[in-house]
Amino acid sequence: MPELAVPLELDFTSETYKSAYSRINAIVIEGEYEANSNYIQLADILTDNKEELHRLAKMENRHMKGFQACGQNLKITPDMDYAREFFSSLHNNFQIAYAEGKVVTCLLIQSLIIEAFAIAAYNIYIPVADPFARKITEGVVKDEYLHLNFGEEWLKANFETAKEELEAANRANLPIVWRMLNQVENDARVLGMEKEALVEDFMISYGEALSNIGFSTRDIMRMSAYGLTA
Ligand code: Y39
Ligand code: FE
Ligand code: FE
Ligand code: FE
Repeated sequence: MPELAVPLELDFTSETYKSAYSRINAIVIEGEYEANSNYIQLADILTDNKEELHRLAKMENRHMKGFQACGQNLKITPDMDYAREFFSSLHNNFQIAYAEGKVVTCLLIQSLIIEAFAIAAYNIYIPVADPFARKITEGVVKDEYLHLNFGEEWLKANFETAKEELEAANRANLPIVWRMLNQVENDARVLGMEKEALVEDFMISYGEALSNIGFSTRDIMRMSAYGLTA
């Protein structure tokens, strides 16, 4: 028999499922919360795009509320301390870059890396989600493509001046994503999500974004390799 990518049965009420969900749900809630504040901060530097960035920030706030409802629906309490710790490295790097006025690094962290991570996680989650969470997540993932696109368009328009900073920011932050993926691997599997599928989807979105911005295939190969040593 061929191996099925989707487990036939997930018991959304089992203690095993709920325990894993309390961490993954918290990660998603915290991610949406931080994405909201990251876009509000970006709006303060990118004043030409202020209104659009505030619109994106509002979407992130809506996403957060949607995922809070998903947790309540399954009667779990999200482990927010775990989630804050999970995001702390990327969060700190964003805040340091922001304080230094490095908008290119901020965009790479939020609009490329975190959005590609969200797109991968939500695409892989949708087919294995409970019906309530599936509806919510289907609505959310459409917005995440718009967020990734914002970063792509801005960085494409500023590619020549942004290129070096993007390479450095990729080198500093891509290994962190790999560590994050390793950290959630077991909980994700309990929810029916395989790490290999997450990695594949992430690299497709992230690599396509780098290509749209202006990097060559050769650049993208070289930049992608930084994840592997995490
Ligand atoms: O832009 C956004 O909305 C991103 C903040 C949300 C991050 C989602 C991170 C999902 C990681 C989940 C890992 C589950 C396997
Ligand atoms: Fe979001
Ligand atoms: Fe903070
Ligand atoms: Fe987003």
